[in-house]
Amino acid sequence: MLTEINFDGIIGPSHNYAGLSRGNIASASNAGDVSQPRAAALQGIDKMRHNLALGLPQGFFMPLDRPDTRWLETLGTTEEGAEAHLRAQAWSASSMWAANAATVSPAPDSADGKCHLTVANLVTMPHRSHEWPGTLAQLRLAFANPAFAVHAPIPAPFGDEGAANHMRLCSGHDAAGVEIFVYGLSGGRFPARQHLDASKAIARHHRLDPARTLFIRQSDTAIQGGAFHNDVVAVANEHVLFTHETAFEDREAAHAEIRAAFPAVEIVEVPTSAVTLPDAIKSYLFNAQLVSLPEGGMGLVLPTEAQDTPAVWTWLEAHVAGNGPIRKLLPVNVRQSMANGGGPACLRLRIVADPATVDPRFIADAAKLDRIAAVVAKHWPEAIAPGDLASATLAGEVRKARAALLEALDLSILA
Ligand code: SUG
Repeated sequence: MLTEINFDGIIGPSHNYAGLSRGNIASASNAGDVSQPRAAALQGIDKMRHNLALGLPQGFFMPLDRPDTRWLETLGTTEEGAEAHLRAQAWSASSMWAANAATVSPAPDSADGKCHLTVANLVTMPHRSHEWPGTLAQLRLAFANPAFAVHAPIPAPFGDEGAANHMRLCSGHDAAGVEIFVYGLSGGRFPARQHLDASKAIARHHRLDPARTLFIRQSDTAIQGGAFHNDVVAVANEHVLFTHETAFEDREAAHAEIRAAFPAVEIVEVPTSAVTLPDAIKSYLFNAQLVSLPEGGMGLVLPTEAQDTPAVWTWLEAHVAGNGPIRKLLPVNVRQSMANGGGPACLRLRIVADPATVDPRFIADAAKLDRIAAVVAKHWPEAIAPGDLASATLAGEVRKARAALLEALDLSILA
C-alpha cells in the first residue's frame, strides 16, 4: 500500500520578485521584476495535472498566511511601519517550494515503522525562517494518522532546508532504503544552508539505521556556482542517482560510499565536459522530478528551460536514445517559479505513504485541481510590482484570495 505521493506547494497570491535569496542566481537576477501570481499558480496547477495524468498520486499544500504580520510583530513592527526589506520578507510566497518544507523518512527506513517528517527551520534566509510554524500546522493536520511522526524544527543555529538536501535510494519505494543527507560547509561568498549537525539530528529523530544513512558533503564549487540546495545538482529515485560531476566535494569518495551502502545503485553522472555547471544551474536539469512511471521505466519531469539549453537537451536526447534508465523526457512550464530559482522538484515534497492514511483534503484529483484553478483565476492578483508590497489594499486582496482557497477545500481551520 505504500506509494510515493508528490505534494506540491500551491503558489501563493503574494508571489513576487524581491531578490531575497543570496546565492540563488535566478532570485538575484530577477529582483525588481513584475511577478504574475495568477499565472504562476496556474502553471503549478498544470504541473500537478500533468503528473496526475501520468498516473502518479498527487497531493498539495496550502499557501501560508502572507504578509506575515505575526512575524513582523515579533520584530516590533507592523505592515505599515516595517522597513522595505522586512516587509518584503514578510510577503514572500516561498512556502511554494515544498521540497524545503520538511525532511521525510518513509516508514520502512525507521526503527519504529512510522513515516517521520521534520519540518525545516530554514534559518539561513530571513524570508524563509518564518515559514515553519505555518508549515508545521499543516503537516500536523495532513499527517495526523499514527502512521506518521511529525517533528518540530531543529533549533537554530543549525540550518536545515528539508528534503532539498536529502536523497533516498531503494529497490522500490515501499522497501527499506539508504538515506543520503547532503550538507554544506560555510565560508564562501554564498551561504551553505544545510548544516551537518542538523542532518545528523534529523537522522536520530527519524530513528534511521546508521548503516543505511550517509552524510555527504556538497561541493563548494556547486554552492558557489549557485547550487544553493543539493537538488539543483542531483536527484535520486529508486536505484538511480542522477547527478552532475561537480555535485559532491569529494566525488570519488562519495560515489564509493554510496555504492558500498547500496550496491545496486546506478549512478548516471553528467560530466562537466557535456554540461557545464552554469548550464546545469540555468536550465535546472537536475531540479527535475525523476519518477517511476506506472507502465514501468522512469520519466524526468523537467523545466522547459532544459529544452531551451542546447547542451542539456543534446545530452538528454542521447541518454534516452541509449540504454539509460530515464526513458521519457517530460518538460513542464513553471517559468514564474523558475524566475525565483524554483524548478519542478523544488515545488514538491515526496512522501512515501499509504494514501488512505493522509487527510483526504490534501489529496488531488482532476476535479479538485479544477476547483483550485477556478479560485486562483478569480482571486489571485494578476501582477505584483515591487512597489505594490506597501499597499494595504493588495495585502487585503492577498488574504482574501487565500481564505477563498481554504474555504473551497474545507481547510479554513488553517486560517
Ligand atoms: O530558497 N527562492 C527559493 C527557491 C527554493 C528552491 N528550492 C529547492 N531548490 N528545493 C530559495 O532560494 C526567492 C524569493 C525571493 O527572492 O523573493 C526564494 O526564496
